[in-house]
Amino acid sequence: MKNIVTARAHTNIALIKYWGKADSTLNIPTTSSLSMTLDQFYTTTAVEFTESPADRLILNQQETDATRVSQFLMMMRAKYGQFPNVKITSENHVPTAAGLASSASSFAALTAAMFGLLELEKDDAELSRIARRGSGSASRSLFGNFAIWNKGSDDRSSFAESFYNQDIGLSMIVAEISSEKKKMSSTKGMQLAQTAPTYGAWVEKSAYQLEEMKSAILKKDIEKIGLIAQDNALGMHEQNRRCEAPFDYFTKETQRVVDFTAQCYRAGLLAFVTIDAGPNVKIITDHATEKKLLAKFRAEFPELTFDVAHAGGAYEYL
Ligand code: 2P0
Repeated sequence: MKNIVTARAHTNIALIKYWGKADSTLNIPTTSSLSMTLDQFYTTTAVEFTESPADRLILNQQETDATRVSQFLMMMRAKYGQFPNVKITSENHVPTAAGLASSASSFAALTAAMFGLLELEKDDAELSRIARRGSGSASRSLFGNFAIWNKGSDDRSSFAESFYNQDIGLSMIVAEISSEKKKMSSTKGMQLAQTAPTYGAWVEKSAYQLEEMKSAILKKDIEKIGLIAQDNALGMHEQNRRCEAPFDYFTKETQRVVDFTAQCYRAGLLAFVTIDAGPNVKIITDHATEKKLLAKFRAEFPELTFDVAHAGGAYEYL
């Protein structure tokens, strides 16, 4: 039996979003979602049993509140039988809590590492179901390139799987607008969004957009992918603005980047946006346009940091 197991998982950006829960204990979503795994941003997590009186989390070399990961481990204990307390040592290579979901790569890496430590069978669907319990979007982060999380209707049927495991030439330029911790957690934000009178229509449209997105990916049609992803994301943010206690992840700077992206598209460049639970903007383009677009954005927004990410790989053991 190995004493220490280390796993790495990459973060992912949804092209068709998860934004609402049908069951908030099990993280069963209201929509199926589709994402691209990113090569650039990942979490590396080592796990080992410890004689400490509680589970421990050392995140980026600092002892950190372990409540959320401990709850996750309790869920694993209930499912697979008791095991000793665990020391988790995690390094996050993700600009955290600013709309780039570090919880996705974190819970995917933790799940993979725990499966190794407990010597569980590494069944992809089961890994994904367990990662989902930590954070919904983590269910998708175990797979390389493009993954679909089929919403399902219960614990067994709700898991992600690989959809298309190749780089199709899609690039994401991440405009880092703020690294401050987001003001509204995803969990709370979703709960509120679900009170919007237009929420049901967004959910319905999402099912249709998922099918369109699948065919656009298979055709490697970046323009179509961008147009659908952009509409799906803007629709998600519309629910936040129209719910019973309206809120907005956009800042003025977010809107400026969105407007400039549209200006670039009108000028004939492949450029679309997607935005998650924070102010940062991910600009969707292709490998051929990426450098030109990056130069334009850097000139227009000298105060912002831009990163470029491409499709990345599945989880792995180190
Ligand atoms: C997504 N997001 O599909 C959506 C789009 C953010 C916006 O999944 O409550 O951290 O832990 O299941 O997975 C972020 O939500 O939420 C997310 P929980 P999670 O990527």
